[in-house]
Amino acid sequence: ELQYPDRLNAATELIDRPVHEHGPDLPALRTPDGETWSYGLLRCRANQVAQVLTEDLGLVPGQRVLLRSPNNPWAVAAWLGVLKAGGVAVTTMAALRARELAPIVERTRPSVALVDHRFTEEIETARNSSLPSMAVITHGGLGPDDLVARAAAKSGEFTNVPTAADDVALLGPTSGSTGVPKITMHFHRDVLSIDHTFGRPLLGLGPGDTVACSAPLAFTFGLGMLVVFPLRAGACALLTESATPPQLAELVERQGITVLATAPTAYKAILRDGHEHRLARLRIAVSAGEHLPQTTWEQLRDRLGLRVIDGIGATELLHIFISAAGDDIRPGATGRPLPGYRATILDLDGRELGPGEPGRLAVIGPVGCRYLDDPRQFDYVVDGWNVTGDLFYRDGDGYFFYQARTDAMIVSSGYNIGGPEVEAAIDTHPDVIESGVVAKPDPERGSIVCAFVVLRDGVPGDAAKAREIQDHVKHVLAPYKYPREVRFCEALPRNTSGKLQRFVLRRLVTD
Ligand code: 3SK
Repeated sequence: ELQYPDRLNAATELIDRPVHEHGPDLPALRTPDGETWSYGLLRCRANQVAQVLTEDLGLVPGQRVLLRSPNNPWAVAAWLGVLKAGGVAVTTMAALRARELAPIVERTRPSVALVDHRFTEEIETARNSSLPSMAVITHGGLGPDDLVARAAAKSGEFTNVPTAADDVALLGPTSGSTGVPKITMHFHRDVLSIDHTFGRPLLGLGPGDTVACSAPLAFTFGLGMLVVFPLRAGACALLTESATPPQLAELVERQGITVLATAPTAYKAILRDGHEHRLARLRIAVSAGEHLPQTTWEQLRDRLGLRVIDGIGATELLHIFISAAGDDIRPGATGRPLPGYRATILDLDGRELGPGEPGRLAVIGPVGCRYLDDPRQFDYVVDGWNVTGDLFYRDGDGYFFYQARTDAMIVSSGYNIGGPEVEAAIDTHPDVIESGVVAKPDPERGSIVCAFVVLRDGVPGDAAKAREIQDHVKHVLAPYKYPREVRFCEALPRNTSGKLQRFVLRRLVTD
C-alpha cells in the first residue's frame, strides 16, 4: 500500500526535490540538435510558466490548461508549470485535428491553452467553435505575448500550490472505441505512484541514464518514460519531436541512450532493416502500446542479449500494470501484474474465469480509473476494477496471455484508433454512402486500419478513389488514423436491426 501525505504537489517531487537533492546542474532534458536543459533551468522555466499562468492569465487552482505540443523542453516546462500552479493539465496530441480537439475542449473547458507556435491553427478552430473564452498562448514563437517572452519577464521563483494528494492533476483523453473520447482523471498521487510500481523497480534509473521514447508526452506511456521516471531519478530524457525507427536507432547510438521505450512496430522495423547493432549499448529496452510478438523478443535477446521489458498499460490506469522483466518471463505471455496491481479474467456477465479460459481482462491497483462526467464509468469500472477492452487468458501460475481486442478499437503501431471515428470521417467524403472499418492483422504494425467503403452509384472504386479517401481522412483526423487499406463493396453486412456486423468484415480481412 502506497502512502502519500495529504498535501502533495507532484511537481514538487518531480523537479524541486531533484534540484534540492542533486543540485541544479545535472542535465534533465536534451534534444537531438544539442539543446540541453539542466534541472535548475527546467525548474526556473516551470516556475516562470506558473507565474505567467497565475499572474498574467489569472489561473486559479483547479482550473484546466490544455497542452498541445510535440515533445520538446517547453512542453515539459508547461506541464510542470500547470501542476505547480495547482492547475489541471489537459494533454492533447499535436497530431489531432480541430474535429478531434473540439469535443475535448467542450468537455474539459480549459481556461487557457499553451500551444507550440507551429500547432495553433487547429486549436483556434476548435476554440472558436467550442469555447471562445479559452485563451490560446503560444510557446516557441517570437511575439511579445509568446510564453517564452512572458516567462523571461518573471523571476523564476514560485511557491507551489499545496494541492491535495487527491486533487486532479491530469485529464487524459482516450481515443474511445466508439469515437467519442473518454476523459480520464488522474490525481497528483497517481502521477507519483506509477514510479513506485514501474519506474523504480523495473528501470532503476539514476543520474547516469538518458532515456529515449518515441511516444508523445500526451500519451501517458511517453509522459511516464520521459518525464515522471527520469525526473524522479535525476536522469536525463532525450526529447524528439518525431523519429522514424531508423532515426530512433541512430539516436540511441549517437546520443548514448541507456534506456529506450517504444512500440513493437519500431523494434520490428529496426530488426528488419538490420539496425539492431545501434541498440547494442542499451541497458534497458521497454515495449508497450501493443502486443510484442515472441519472435521479436527472442531476436533482440539472441542478437544483442537484450531482454526487452514488455508491458501492457492503459491511459485509464496511467501506465503499465502487467509486465514481464528480468528472469520472470514466460514465452508468449505479456507477464504478471506489477506489485500493487491485481488482474483477473471475466466473462460477459462479469463472472471470474479460470486458467486457460479467455475473457475480458480486469485490473485493480493504486491508480483508480475515473472518467470525467461520463456514464460509461459504470460499464468500464465495476467495484473499482477497470474492465478493459482486451481479451486475455491466464495460466495456472498467474501469467497473462494477450488474445485480441473485444471492441471496435484498432491498435496500430501502438496507437489506439476508434473504428467508428474513422468511419465517420470517411462518410464525410462526398462520394461515400457508408463505410465499415476493422483491424487487419499486419506483420509490421500489429494491425492496420482497413476500410470497406460503399460509393455512390456510378463512382468508380479504383486506386485513385482509394487514395482520395485516404487523403480525406488524413485531412479530417490525425493522420495516423487513416485507412492504410481501402476496399470497395456494394453494401455492408448488417443484422436485421441494421447494426454493422464487424465480425463479418474481420473475417474477410483475416481469411
Ligand atoms: O498501451 C499501453 O500499453 C500503455 C502503456 C503505458 C501507458 C499507457 C498505455 C495506454
